[in-house]
Amino acid sequence: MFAKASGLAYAGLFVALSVIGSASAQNAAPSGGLVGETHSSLGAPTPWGIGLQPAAGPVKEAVHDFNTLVLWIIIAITAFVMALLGWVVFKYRESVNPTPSRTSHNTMIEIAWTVIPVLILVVIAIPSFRLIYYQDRARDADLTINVQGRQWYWHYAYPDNGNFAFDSRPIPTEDLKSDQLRNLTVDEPLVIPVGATVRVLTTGQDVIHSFFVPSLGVQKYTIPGRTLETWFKADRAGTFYGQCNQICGTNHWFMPIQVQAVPAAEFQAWVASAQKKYAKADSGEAPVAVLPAPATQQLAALPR
Ligand SMILES: [Cu+2]
Repeated sequence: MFAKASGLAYAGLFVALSVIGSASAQNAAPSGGLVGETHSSLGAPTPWGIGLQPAAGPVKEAVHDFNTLVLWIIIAITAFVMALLGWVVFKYRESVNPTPSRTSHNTMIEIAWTVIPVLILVVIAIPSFRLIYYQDRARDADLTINVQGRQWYWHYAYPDNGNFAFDSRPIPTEDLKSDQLRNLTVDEPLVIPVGATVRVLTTGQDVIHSFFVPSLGVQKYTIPGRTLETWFKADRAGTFYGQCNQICGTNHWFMPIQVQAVPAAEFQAWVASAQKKYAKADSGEAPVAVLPAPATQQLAALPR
C-alpha cells in the first residue's frame, strides 16, 4: 500500500509541477487587461464582483500574475488531496479490507511529504519576493507625491511640482451627483499623469493608516515617525478608487482615495491651477485639520 501511495505522491507532484509550468507560461502573455481601452477607465468595486479588480498599471499586472500562479498551485494541491482521500476511503473500506495493515512508518513516504511541500513553498517564495522588491522602490520616478494619513482624511503634497499640498475628503451622501460613488468619490482627488512613474512616500500624522488603491496595485501603511516608499503607474487615463484599509479609528470609513489619471498636458494645467489654489506644503500655513461636520458630531458623542 505504502509503495503504491508514495508512487501516487510522486505522480501528484508531477501533476502539480506541470500545472505550475502552464501557469508560468500564461505569465508570459499580457494579463490583467481592463475591459476596453477607453479614455475613462474605472477602478472601483462592482456588485457581485469576484477576483481582483482589473489592472490599470504594471504593478497590478504583476500582482495578477502572482495571484494566478498561487491559485493554480492551490487548485492542484486541493485536487490531489481530495483524490487521495477518495481513493483511501474506497479502496480500504472495511467490507473489502477487514484486517488493516499495522504498518506505522515508511521512510520514503515521510521524506516525500516533507520535501514536496518545501519545494512547493520555494516555487511560491521566489516570485513572491520578486514582487515585493518590484513594488518596493520607484526606479527613475517622474514625480513624487507625499501621502499623509490623518484622522480622518488624506493630506497630499507634490514636492517637485511647486510643493503645494491639500486635503482630500469624501463627498457626503446627500451631496452626491448621479455619476459619483458613495464613500469613494472625494472633493479633491489625487491627480497624476498617465504613463508616469509616481513615487509615493507615506507618513502618518497620528495613527497608522494605509494607502490602498487596488486597481493600481498599491498598498502602503502610513506610519507616524516613519517614511515608507512605494510606486505606481497608471498606463491609461481614468479614475481609480481605493480606501484606507487599516482600521484607524471611529471615522476610518471617512478615508476613500480617488486617483485621477489624466494626459500629461492636462496634468500640467492642473498643477498650474493647484499651485495658486492650495497652500505651500511647508509654509507653516498648511490647512489646519478641521474635522468635517459628521466627524465632529461623532467625536462629541464619544464617552471621555
Ligand atoms: Cu483607516
